[in-house]
Amino acid sequence: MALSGALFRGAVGRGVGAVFLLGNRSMSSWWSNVEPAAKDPILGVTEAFLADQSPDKVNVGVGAYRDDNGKPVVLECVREAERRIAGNQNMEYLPMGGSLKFIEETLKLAYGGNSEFIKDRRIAAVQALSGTGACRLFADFQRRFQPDSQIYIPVPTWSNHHNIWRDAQVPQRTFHYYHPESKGLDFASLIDDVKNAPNGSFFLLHACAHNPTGVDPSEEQWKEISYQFKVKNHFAFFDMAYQGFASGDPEKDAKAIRIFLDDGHLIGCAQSYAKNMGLYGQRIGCLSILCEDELQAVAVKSQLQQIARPMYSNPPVHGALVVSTILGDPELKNLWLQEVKVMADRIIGMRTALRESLEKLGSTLPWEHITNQIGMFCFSGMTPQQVDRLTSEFHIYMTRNGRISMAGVTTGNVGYLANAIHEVTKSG
Ligand code: PGU
Repeated sequence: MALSGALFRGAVGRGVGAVFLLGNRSMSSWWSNVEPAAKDPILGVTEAFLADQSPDKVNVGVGAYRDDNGKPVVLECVREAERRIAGNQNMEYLPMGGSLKFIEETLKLAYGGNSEFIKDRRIAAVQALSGTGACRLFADFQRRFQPDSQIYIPVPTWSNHHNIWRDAQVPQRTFHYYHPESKGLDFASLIDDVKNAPNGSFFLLHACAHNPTGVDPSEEQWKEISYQFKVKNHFAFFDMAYQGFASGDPEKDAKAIRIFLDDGHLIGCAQSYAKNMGLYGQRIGCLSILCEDELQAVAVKSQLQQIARPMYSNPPVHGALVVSTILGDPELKNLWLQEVKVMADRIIGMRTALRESLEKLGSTLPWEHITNQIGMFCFSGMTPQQVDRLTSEFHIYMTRNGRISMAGVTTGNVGYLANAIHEVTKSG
């Protein structure tokens, strides 16, 4: 926009919010065209919870682990790693791709401790801003180097997946995943969608503990999915935000990825330590892409760094130090594995408690899915209207798709929660 010097100075002089005439055009403040953004369907729930003054309030919205007193947890292995780090590390920039030690340990969790791909240096990997950052970096990379591609996303999925690929300008398609009546996997439709997608399509898969449904394919089903991907030459991008939360054992939870690797797929993978190390706010994760050979991996990594450089230059150092200190020390790693199991087991216990409480209250609805589903979430089947009643009448906060974060359920609130759910569901 061309403004004369005098007019421009005049506009600045009147300050923000000034309205002045430019020819026959009227201009108000710089951002008068900005409407408030829609509330985030997950993080908006936390905002509403925090604003509620009721002593009864319960937050089963965000997927963040709480102890049985409803308090956030810092793992003992993390506390110990921090004690070891304290005072003896500098705070220099990490390389653009992040800490090499961190990446080395992180790849072992996804690809296996003895992975030939790690030994052969075939994996292009960069430290990322947790799982979200890893997904976004991949989406940008996909857009840049496969500009005509689309991404197939399961229905339903974590709501932010849609935002991530939208902002990266990758067109989205969906594939069947959940079967609302059975509250399980719609395997037949999933396979049909895989078969019907154009050859060489990109698919987003949840590696384990699917969010929000808590429904994962069985090992046999994963094998079939992998086989069909091979036939169709599809690309599998695994989002693994909950490694350890499905079975209590991170190694077991990498099963789907290992099946794809055994079948010779060149996969992509987003890893996050938000949940399984409780490092939510540290924003620590990893993006990896398995390549044909070391040369290709070097090129791909350099391009991932090139995408990161103008966005945030290089990733933060503290979380990487914590993770590599834990995973690099056999004793601390063992402690971590025990603590992951404790978290997973507490959630399983709360599933049983919630189901039993509902049944004791005389609910005639089927609630087996609460204990059949796995990971952090229960996809309850409640309608948005029923969820709204939970919030307005009982101060219970959760996402409107009926997802209950079981990580927020405790011995203290499970009875209250069950009673409220019974109240809003008994009339159908
Ligand atoms: N991928 C999936 C499937 C997730 O559920 C989440 C977090 C992430 C990635 C990203 O987690 P990072 O913290 O970036 O590693 N989902 C949680 C947390 C709240 C949110 O929406 O970010 C949730 O409640 O669904």
